[in-house]
Amino acid sequence: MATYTVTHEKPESFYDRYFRKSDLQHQTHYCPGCGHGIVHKLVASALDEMGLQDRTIFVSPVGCSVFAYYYFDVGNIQAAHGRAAAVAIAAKRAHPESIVISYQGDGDLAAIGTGEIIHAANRGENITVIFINNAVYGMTGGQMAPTTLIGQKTTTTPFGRSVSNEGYPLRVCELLAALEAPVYLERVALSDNKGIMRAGKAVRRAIENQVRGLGFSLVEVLSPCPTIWRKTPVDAQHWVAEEMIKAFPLGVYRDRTKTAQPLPELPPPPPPEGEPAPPQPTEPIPPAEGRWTLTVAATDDQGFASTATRRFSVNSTLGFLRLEPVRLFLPPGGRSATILWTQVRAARVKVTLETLDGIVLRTLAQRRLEPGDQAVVWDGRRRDGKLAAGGRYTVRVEASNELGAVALEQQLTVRRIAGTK
Ligand SMILES: Cc1ncc(C[n+]2csc(CCOP(=O)(O)OP(=O)(O)O)c2C)c(N)n1
Ligand code: SF4
Ligand SMILES: [Mg+2]
Repeated sequence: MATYTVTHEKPESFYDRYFRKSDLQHQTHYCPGCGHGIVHKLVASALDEMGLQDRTIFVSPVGCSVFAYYYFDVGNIQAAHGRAAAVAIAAKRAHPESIVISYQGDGDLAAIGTGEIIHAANRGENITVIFINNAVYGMTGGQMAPTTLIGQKTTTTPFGRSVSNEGYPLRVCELLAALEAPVYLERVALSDNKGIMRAGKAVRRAIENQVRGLGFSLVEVLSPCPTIWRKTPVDAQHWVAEEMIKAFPLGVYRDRTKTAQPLPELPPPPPPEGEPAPPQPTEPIPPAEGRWTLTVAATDDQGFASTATRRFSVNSTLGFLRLEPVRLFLPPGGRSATILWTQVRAARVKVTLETLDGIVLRTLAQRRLEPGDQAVVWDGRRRDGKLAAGGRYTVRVEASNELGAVALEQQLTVRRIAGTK
């Protein structure tokens, strides 16, 4: 008997159920045949394959993909129109260890955000840009985009785009290839299955370059928008293959991934004018943990001396706190939330689930725990055994030991599936 391998599973980097109205939580908001859904899957699969889910920050744009944060179970930021690349750079510079993906439509990247993308590429910022070129403003009802084809009818070019009035379609890969810094630029098309496979490879490559610290990578995806183009999903795919590719030739416009070296770490910013530079440590910094007393003594111009003393403790007993998932749907087959943290030293630990006002609904653990990775599972039930109501809660982990008490908190969203008790 023939054996089959399942290749179409939902990637882990997607939420199990999407944060939408209860009868829609199994599907996205994209129209049938829309390229956004396909590219989402390619990105999520690449993150799964490279084990990057926990390190990824996804920047959603303004456009039809504005709700990408409903789908990607990663860190998410929603940027103002055109600013996705700028926001991505800020996230990357603040958190160089994270993998930052700027996901943008043609209106977002090539119209209002033209300046941001050119300068991001020109500085060789170590981010990955996924550029969805569907030749229109999809979200706002089909106005002309910078990438609209010559002769293409849109709501703002009802007689078709003309060169004399609206100029030529903007070819982003060719434009950015004129710059020195980008490491990888490729244009792919969701024109058929082969094209989708090629797009998947390009997406993986663009993310891998960032992991390797090589610099700016962009994948332009020619993508169907059946609704605005007023075509069936199949005809829209044919239009990508037959018309869009003519105007936007496919191919690799820059590939320096073999020769490029990892970018050097950026130096810390200089101190504000007039302030001395912070002293550079010459010997190892002693551990800061423990109880401290800070005393400030001053003598004023009259010769009066005064002192102020503050006592405080520095306590890193709890390394970090993570929830899996951060949105819990109850009760989809008995799912539960796991509270995870790393403990640096032994402590008496109390884990509670609280309302946002601090009312304790359930104490999940209260015992002495040794150093190491810790996990406590919450089954979605309150102290009285009933399922918790939908809403937002605080998960609080508090540790007490010889250094004093320290607590970490994170918010958990609970969604109830209608009709369950
Ligand atoms: C500052 C600002 N200007 C204009 C808009 C209106 N607007 C929302 S989406 C959009 C265009 C989106 O087109 P595109 O980036 O191509 O995304 P698509 O929907 O086609 O995927 C515009 C102009 C806005 N939200 N904010
Ligand atoms: S309008 Fe176009 S881009 Fe927007 S979801 Fe529908 S098919 Fe996709
Ligand atoms: Mg568009």
